[in-house]
Amino acid sequence: MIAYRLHYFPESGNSYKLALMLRLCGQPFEGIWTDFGGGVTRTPEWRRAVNEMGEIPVLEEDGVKTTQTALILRRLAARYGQYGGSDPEEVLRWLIWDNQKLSGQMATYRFLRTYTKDADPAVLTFLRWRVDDCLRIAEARLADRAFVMGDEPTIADISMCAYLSFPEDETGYRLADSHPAVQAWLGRIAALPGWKSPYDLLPGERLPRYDR
Ligand SMILES: N[C@@H](CCC(=O)N[C@@H](CS)C(=O)NCC(=O)O)C(=O)O
Repeated sequence: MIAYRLHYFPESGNSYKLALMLRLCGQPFEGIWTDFGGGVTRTPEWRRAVNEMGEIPVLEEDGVKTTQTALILRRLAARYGQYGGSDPEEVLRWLIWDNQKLSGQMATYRFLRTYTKDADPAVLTFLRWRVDDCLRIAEARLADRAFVMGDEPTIADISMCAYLSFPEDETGYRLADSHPAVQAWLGRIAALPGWKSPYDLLPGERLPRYDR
């Protein structure tokens, strides 16, 4: 059995992707809470010792550090024969879109909106417009499918659901009203055996909030 150690901070949707995948595959992991708010990932020491890219999450597999959730999700899916889907290239297409667009922009919007003291309103407006478009795309994709790839959940769902799984007072979106197909899909993901919410899987000291 591989010993997993996940370097994370609780608000990190990217960390949640890996925590949820491990959990759904029945794999225990040790969480390494990381002082992201204190700036540790920006220090040369951390970058030298943990991740030269300065990013959370980092997953250690028997002591070997690996990064980039899309890559890791694909590896875990192959290793455990779960959530890989029947068309790996199409799954990868959605993983790339999620990294660059849905997660990438939602993460930045939520961080500015909820965890940044003096966020520029013009930047917030721009990012919200970008997230709105991503959600429109997700809503259309899920209007007539149970999951992103069809009837079965895959790592594309695990990746795309992450930042939408946080409370609405953090994301600023009441999806049940604005994007009902996305909300219904999140409900189907939450019904998967073993599912847990982000803060149940990723406990620990939280970032200070600046609610608007
Ligand atoms: N593509 C990366 C994204 C990781 C990422 O952006 N992590 C955030 C925290 S959730 C981070 O460390 N950001 C630091 C920064 O952008 O400087 C992945 O999927 O692992």
